[in-house]
Amino acid sequence: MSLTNNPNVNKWVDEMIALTKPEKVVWIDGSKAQLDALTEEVVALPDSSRDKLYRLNEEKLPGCLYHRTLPNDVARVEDRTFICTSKKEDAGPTNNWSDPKEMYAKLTPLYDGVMKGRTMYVIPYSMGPIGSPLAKVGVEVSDSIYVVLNMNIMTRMGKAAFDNLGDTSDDFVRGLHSKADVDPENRYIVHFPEDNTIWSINSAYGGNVLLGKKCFALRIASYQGKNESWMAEHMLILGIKKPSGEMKYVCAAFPSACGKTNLAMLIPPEGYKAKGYEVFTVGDDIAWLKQGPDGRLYAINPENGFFGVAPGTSAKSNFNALESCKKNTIFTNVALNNADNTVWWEGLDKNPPVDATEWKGAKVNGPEYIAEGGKLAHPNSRFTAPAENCPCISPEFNNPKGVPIDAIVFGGRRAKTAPLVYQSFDWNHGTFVGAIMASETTAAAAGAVGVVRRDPMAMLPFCGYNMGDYWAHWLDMGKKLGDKAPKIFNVNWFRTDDEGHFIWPGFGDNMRVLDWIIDRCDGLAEAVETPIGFEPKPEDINIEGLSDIDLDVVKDLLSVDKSLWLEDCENIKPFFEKFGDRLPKEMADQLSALEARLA
Ligand code: OXD
Ligand code: MN
Repeated sequence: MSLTNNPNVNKWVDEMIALTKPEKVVWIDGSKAQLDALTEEVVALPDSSRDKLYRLNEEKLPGCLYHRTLPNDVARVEDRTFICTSKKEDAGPTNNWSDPKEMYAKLTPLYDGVMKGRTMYVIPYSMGPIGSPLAKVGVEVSDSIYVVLNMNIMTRMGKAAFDNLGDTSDDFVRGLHSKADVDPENRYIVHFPEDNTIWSINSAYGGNVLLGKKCFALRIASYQGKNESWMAEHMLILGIKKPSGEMKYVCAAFPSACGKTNLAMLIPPEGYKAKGYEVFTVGDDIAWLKQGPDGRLYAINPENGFFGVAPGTSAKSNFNALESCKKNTIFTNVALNNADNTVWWEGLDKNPPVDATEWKGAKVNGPEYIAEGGKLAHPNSRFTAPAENCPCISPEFNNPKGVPIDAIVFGGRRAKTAPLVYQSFDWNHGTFVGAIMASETTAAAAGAVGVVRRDPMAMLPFCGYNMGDYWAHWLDMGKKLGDKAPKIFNVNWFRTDDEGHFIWPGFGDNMRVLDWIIDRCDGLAEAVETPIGFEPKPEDINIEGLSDIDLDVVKDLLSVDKSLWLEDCENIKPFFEKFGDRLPKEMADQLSALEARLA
């Protein structure tokens, strides 16, 4: 029975039923009774079922579930992710493109009858607090209970989302997912921005199937934002409470695996705590930003939970994330400690379980397995944890108006080039600073080390349209915001010494850099002008209580090697050239101006 009178929703769901031919259709109302029954059903499946979820230790991890995906299906698949716009140039040079008609024709046979003998779950959800003017509705149909249970954590899921849509609106994102046979050869994650539609097939991994997240909240939403004058960004949102009680809000964009979740949940160093500073998390991955009635830029986190990478998460690296996943959390591809039916991953602590099940499902002796070079948890294993579990969740998390943003911070992983922090000269220059963002590959990933991958605004895999037009949209937003625009900064926690060791301690000590940033926003800190932007005076970075860092080290961290920067400019040029006449003139001018200042 449909949960809505909205004819647009009902017509589309009917079409999806006619296409996929499920045995049964279940509309997800979001009630506890319904979710409990689905959980019961999925944990009762035999061990041999790839859909199986397991309950974990009810005392230590109440309400938590465990799941393993197929070894061929453990991460986002960028080479199988498509943006299908009528014109190829509208997808741009950084996206895989296919003609929408051709793509529908290719995928329709794959979906034809794919749910025969299965149940279709119709999942209404809101990205953003229900009732927020910044929120948007999606409907995902899927043949996976795992998807339903994860969407329940990651979004505001259930009937209330339809109340928000109303009885006539057509403004909802249509998401069709089928795990099909989880066949990597026929795996597709396809976006039709002009139709508000996402089709995902042959995967059961979160990033490919929780369609509210990367697919909607970034790829489709970035396209909507351009047309509707708002922004969807791959950014965390955090609030800093100053000793006076005043709140400052910061958005930050870093490429995947640069510590966004850690920064979002930062615990300030003792000296800051003693003075009365506090940090609150609004979001750890995605921000939707829109100009508010007072002219400032406001942000909401469209998500309702954290889909975080487990390995490396410990009480020391991210206490708040670890606390967040102690109840009502779904763990995917981590290892099991069979002694007490709990979970484990590399970096959690120094005691891998002796009686372990590794992420592919084999029973192993943990310490021996690791000694032989094995990994108990997959490096991209995940926790799906409700935001409300987070000890430092912002009291404004559900505020429908969002929070006013004071600063936007970009960053990447650069061994030598980028200094610890610098501020852009103005919004346009800040847009350029975001556009030239890059990260160097680490030894943790396959391939050469130290190769620069350009990742503008950390949106390379997530921008749903031509990135040249995306920069133009940034420039337009700056014009609209005028002197109310947030200040734009760039940080780099990853400078290394000659032996390749990180110089800056990172983690909670990043507060010291945020401190300068918010002081700049308030006009309380000085700066020195350099060819790349405004930098702090070294003595203005508070290093009190840091044993390994003295003023000379700070000077070093802030140094700008002009020849390295000129080299970087040579790397940026061919990247910018790819965009042809879609590259805003301002961006080309910014590059020439930077070169001139460096020369
Ligand atoms: C993520 C990513 O999963 O950015 O958040 O890859
Ligand atoms: Mn992300």
